[in-house]
Amino acid sequence: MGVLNVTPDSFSDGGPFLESGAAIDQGRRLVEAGAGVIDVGGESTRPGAAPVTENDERRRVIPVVEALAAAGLVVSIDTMKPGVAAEALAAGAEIVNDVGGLVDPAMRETVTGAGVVIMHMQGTPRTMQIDPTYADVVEEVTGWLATRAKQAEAAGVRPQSICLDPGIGFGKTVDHNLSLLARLDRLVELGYPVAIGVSRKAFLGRLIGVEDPTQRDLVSAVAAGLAVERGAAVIRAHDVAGTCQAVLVAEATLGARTWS
Ligand code: HH2
Repeated sequence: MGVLNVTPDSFSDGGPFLESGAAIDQGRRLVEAGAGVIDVGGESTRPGAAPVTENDERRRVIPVVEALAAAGLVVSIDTMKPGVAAEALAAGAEIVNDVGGLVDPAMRETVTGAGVVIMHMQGTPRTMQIDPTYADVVEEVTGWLATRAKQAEAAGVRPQSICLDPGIGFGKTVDHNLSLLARLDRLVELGYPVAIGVSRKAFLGRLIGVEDPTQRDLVSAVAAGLAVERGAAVIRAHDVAGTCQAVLVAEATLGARTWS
């Protein structure tokens, strides 16, 4: 899943794709680099980010979704707003990626015919990194996602259309993120495909002492390969080419691909 942020303030790629034409070109480049899905977002969810109005978010994402879907690409819409999700689906998006975890009943009703990524977040983007606290992060996040998945199914979402994401960096310390990755098997055991977004995130920067998010692509690819090795089915990434190489090596060394 290639990241396409149509925002002025995303933490690693805010700005260059705010204009629709530039965003559409970038979407095409991500697919050429190997992405199977383009995840279009119009509101940054970086820690401390200010919310965007529904109208502004629509104006940013809908023309991009429409153009990419019309070109035959698989588009997911990264939004917490049911109104934006509905319009994006009407414009040709096939998947709704809700970092709010489908907690909003209106969102559950909106996505019944679509693919969904249900992501865990503690708090809101504005407050989530102030003092994230868990008794047992792995059990709490896994249990929360299992409940959200059942709630989505009860609302009419098809079980085979659901993907779960532990929300790396969303209300989590470095150690919380590492625990979730170390015990990804717990989430995989639930039986839904698991999505992981580690790309360029701050916890990787803290591990290697690199401030600039765009200089974290190598470690992001390493973490993506390890997540695949632990059962992740979807990787959300900015550097799609490098990530595809890492995933290919992970799959090959698992025996999931053969060469001769
Ligand atoms: N991470 C971000 C945004 N959306 N969706 C899912 N399912 N999983 C993630 O880990 C995830 C996500 C944050 O990254 P990015 O889009 O690059 O930044 P920003 O929120 O600043 O636009």
